[in-house]
Amino acid sequence: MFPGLLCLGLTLLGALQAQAQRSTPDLLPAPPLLRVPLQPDFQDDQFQGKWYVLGLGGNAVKRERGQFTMYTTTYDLLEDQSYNVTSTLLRDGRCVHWIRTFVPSFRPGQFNLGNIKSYPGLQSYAVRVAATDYTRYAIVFFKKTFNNEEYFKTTLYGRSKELTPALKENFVRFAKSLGLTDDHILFPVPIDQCIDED
Ligand code: DBS
Repeated sequence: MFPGLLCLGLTLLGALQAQAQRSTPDLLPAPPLLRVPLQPDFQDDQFQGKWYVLGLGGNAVKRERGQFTMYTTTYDLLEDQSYNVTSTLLRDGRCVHWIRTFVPSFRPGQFNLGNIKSYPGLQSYAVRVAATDYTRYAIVFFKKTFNNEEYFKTTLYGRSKELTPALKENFVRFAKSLGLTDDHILFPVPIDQCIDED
């Protein structure tokens, strides 16, 4: 009778089913990198050193009942202006370090992950320092393509384990400007293990 309509119906049904079967949930779309602010006149030497991760927001980040503990990320400039980047976190009662390289990209304050071929499934990884005063806080934006899915996150860094409410509110405003909602934003709980080293 209406073969066209039937065909359309079956197609839509098929699409819905495919959607339900996908292994990854729907993600909020990632903003284009060019739409994300960039710290003017970025000073790579001043950005070096240890940062505490005081806030975390992202399209795969979920605020959960279990508490998310604070970790640190340390930036060390190499001869070629790349950063050696080391994150230190407490996991299962031990300190875990994970190291990668951020290679300068088009503009100062923007980077790509070095040696991307060594990360299975990772197709792109970009970093942009959105804002920093170098001595107290920084807001950094990360975007990656992993198994054809686009993930993004933003971190609030502090030079100490605490920041003023105003700086935290500013971070929440920034995260929301990227399309994130409160359930995609968390504030890691300060700890003393691992992250006080060096
Ligand atoms: O390093 C990242 C850049 C990153 O971990 C994510 C996004 C951009 C991210 O979404 N991560 C989540 C999923 O892998 C996570 O749960 O950590």
